Amino acid sequence: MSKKVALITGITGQDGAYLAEYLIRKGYIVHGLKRRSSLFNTERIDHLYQDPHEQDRRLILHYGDLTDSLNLTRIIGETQPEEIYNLAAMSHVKVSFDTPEYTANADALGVLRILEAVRLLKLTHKTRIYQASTSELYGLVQEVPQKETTPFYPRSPYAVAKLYGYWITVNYREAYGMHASNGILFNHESPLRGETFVTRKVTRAIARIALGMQEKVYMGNLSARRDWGHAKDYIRAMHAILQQDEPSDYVIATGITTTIRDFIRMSFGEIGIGIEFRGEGMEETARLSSVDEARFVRKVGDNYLEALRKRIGQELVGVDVNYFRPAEVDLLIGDSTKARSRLGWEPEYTLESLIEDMMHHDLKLMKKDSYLQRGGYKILNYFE
Ligand code: NAP
Ligand code: F7E
Repeated sequence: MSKKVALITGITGQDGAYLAEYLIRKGYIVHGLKRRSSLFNTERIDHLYQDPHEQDRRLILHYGDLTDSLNLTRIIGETQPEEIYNLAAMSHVKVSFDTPEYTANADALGVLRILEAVRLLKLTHKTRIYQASTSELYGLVQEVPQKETTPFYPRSPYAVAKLYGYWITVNYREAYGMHASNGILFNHESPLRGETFVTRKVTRAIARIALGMQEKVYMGNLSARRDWGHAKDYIRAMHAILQQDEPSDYVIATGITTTIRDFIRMSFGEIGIGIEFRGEGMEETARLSSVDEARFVRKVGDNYLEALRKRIGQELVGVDVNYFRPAEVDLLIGDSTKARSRLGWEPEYTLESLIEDMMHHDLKLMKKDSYLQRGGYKILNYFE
């Protein structure tokens, strides 16, 4: 039997990397669209890379961009995929306020370009399409929890662009009978998460604080609530959506919501550090209140304990207005009953095991990365 062919846009991103690995394990030939960059940008998929001279390659990368129709049409024509996963996007909500036109071009029109390429190439009945839609569509939520029928109310240029992507996918399905589906995924994180999203910013900063490499971390809105899952669980849902006889749209979520404040508390707690929040608004801080020494030594190492003991009572978390957004999404919590009953999808990770995975990874990373140890700021753009 010939191998199935998939094309993943955004293969160098968090989800693209996990999905590529998952599909290769399932026997697919995976083509990936990657942007040209002045530095290597394939770190997340380097372990899957195969030299172009190898026989029987399972991962093949193509230069491309969602803003370039001709290039998308050529690549889809050359690769003739059975499945396209459109994961590429300018995916940072805060940055979308700074680059709204580019965000619309890539995240809204980019979806149209892919659908239209499939139609023009007469692949409508061969190629199934997954569109990476998002819980950000619910924005100012009209219902709690949010499900497939909940009205949308986007609150950022990112979410407005994704709204177009959602509806153009539905429209091509209805107009041309395409197998095109939206996965409305709630936040999902992992050790591969981009460094400027809140969870990864927190786990990296806590690892650095524990190792004595950083004093304190500054955050934005601590009261926002998110429904966080593990990216490894969520890419299984993407694949399952394209294996259904009929295309449809699915919410993928854990059904549990947590504040940023509690995520921070849990992440410190995972390595034995107790913190206490005090104050309100811009004056809110968290101080080091206790250390579970046995846990800290087991998770971090005894070399770092003495220095941490001396910091009891000091501030580890502060608030900085620059991390707030012009319009916020306060509360997200998803109801994924449809996915659970039709796809048989269930998450394997809990929030606790997600945090454990991320903290373990970032401690290891910080211990070995001498650039970061010297105080290097590979990390954060100030306003994200
Ligand atoms: P990510 O880590 O930011 O990855 C985005 C990918 O898109 C990267 O490979 C990036 O390339 C690529 N890209 C950006 N602009 C592009 C363009 N103009 N042309 C071609 N490629 C472009 O995002 P993610 O977390 O994996 O998310 C995957 C998708 O799901 C995105 O569409 C995101 O909006 C959506 N989504 C994510 C979540 C979540 O919680 N993670 C939830 C719902 C929906 P570079 O590596 O070169 O930057
Ligand atoms: O923010 C608050 C921030 O940037 C989460 C993308 O994958 O998920 C992601 O979008 C919350 C917001 O993700 C900081 O205000 C506080 O309320 O991690 P985030 P996001 O905006 O939810 C959705 C589903 C997507 O589709 C997107 O592509 O955390 N927050 N303090 C902060 N956020 C950041 N980044 N940095 C802070 O210091």
